[in-house]
Parts: sequence; structure tokens; C-alpha cells
Amino acid sequence: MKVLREVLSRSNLILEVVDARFPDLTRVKMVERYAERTGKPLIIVLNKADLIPKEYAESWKKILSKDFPTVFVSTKERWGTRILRNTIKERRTHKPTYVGVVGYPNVGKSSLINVLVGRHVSGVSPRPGFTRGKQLVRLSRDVFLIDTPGVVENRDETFLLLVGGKDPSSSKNPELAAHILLTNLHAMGELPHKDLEEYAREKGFFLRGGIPDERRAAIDLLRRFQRGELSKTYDWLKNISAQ
Ligand SMILES: Nc1nc2c(ncn2[C@@H]2O[C@H](COP(=O)(O)OP(=O)(O)OP(=O)(O)O)[C@@H](O)[C@H]2O)c(=O)[nH]1
Ligand SMILES: [Mg+2]
Repeated sequence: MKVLREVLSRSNLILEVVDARFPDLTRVKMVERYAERTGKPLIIVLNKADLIPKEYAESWKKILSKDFPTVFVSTKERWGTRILRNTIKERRTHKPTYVGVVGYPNVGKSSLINVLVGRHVSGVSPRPGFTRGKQLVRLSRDVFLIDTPGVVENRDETFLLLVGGKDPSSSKNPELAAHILLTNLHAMGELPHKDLEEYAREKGFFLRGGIPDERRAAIDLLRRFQRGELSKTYDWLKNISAQ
């Protein structure tokens, strides 16, 4: 949080990176309030748009644009980066421009910086919580980007595991989130397994004595979901966040 505050105060434009699969769940309201309070321009970047249908991205863009200028990108497919660069130029109020790149862990902040700059300047990892400190990167003569560690507001662990904000292997109880995930995917017909035990058996995850390793099954299932390998529907997650 200290790093976030430093970066925000140093920035004169903010890129709020959210996961296009569940933008509303990965918005950082605290950062948006800060932008409103200080009058610093903020752009919402819906990243990982390759993981959702285009219409879904368009409709989210429409909804979020009511609050802040919004662009959708995929750093994987390199979509949208030109539009984003232009939006930064249009919206900036200061030169040189210091762009704070903030958002939940694992939404693709470092990946975004790499594609904007066009070379690998910031470490990327499927494990949430990868970027530790802040890092300043030059984008052009008068635009600098500041990478930050992911922000986690006070959310419960199950929620974070499901939206990719926490590394499942660092959780004491990944089984709970995995159970919720599995039950929902099974109900939607997207996963054949009834429970973690069955998933562990099929994957060949066993403890000594042939007991199915449900913890390992839970970690595997959550990782696959975080990477976008399992489901293309995310509406059911809304109920989780309300809990
Ligand atoms: N499918 C897809 N995956 C992406 C995209 N952008 C990033 N990723 C993946 O998401 C994971 C996290 O990317 P990072 O750039 O490390 O995310 P970050 O927000 O910097 O994460 P922290 O440093 O942990 O806060 C990596 O496995 C990336 O390959 C994208 O547009 N599409
Ligand atoms: Mg990072």
C-alpha cells in the first residue's frame, strides 16, 4: 500500500488495469476515488480481452466508459495498444507524463508495459504477486511508465483466488475456492468432475497410501481457471463477490 501511495502521488496519469473477464470485480475503487479527488486523468484498461468474446468486451467498454475513458487490449495478442497510446496522449495534462500502472495482482500490468514499450523490460509471471517494487520505464521522449505490485483491497481469500489475485499454492485452504469453482463449472456443464476427489483421481494426484490429493487438485484447478483455460462464462462469479 505504501508503494501504491508513492506511485499515485508521483503519477500525473493513471492506468487502471482490470481483467476483462470480470472487470467489475477487479476494479480498484480506492484508486478511482483518488483520481476523482485529485483530478488526475485515469484510463481503465480491460486486459486479457482475448479470453472473452468481442461483444462482451464491447459491452463492458460501454458500461465503464460512463465513469472513465476505457480501452480494451490483449497484451497476448497485441490488440489495442495503439489506441491506448493515443488515449494516453489525448488525456494527459502534464509533460513529462508519469503514468502509474496499477491494478489487482496478475491482471497483466507488467505485460502491458512490455508491449507498450516493445521490449521485455518488466518481469511477467502467471503467479500473482510477481512484481515486488516499483519500476520506472521510458515509453517515449516525455512519457514514463511506472510498474507497481498488485493492489489487494481487503477482500477475502476465496474471492482473490477466484479472480486470480492470489497464488493458490500460497493459500492455506485452496480447497474452498476450488470447491466453489468446481461446483459452478460442473453445474454449467463445463467440467465433468463432481468434486475435488474425482478431479484428483483423474489427474493422478495421490498422497501416500493412494489417498486422492485434494489440495493438489484444488491448486491445479484454480491455476487453470486463472489462466483462462477452463471457462468462458464468468457471470456466476458475481454471486461470490456478494458473499
Ligand atoms: N490470455 C492472456 N494472458 C495474459 C495477458 N496479459 C497478461 N497475461 C498473463 O497473465 C499473467 C500475469 O501477467 P503479469 O504481466 O505478470 O501481471 P501483473 O499484473 O504484472 O502481475 P503482478 O506483478 O503479480 O501484480 C501472465 O501469465 C501473463 O502471461 C493477455 O492479454 N491475455
Ligand atoms: Mg507485475
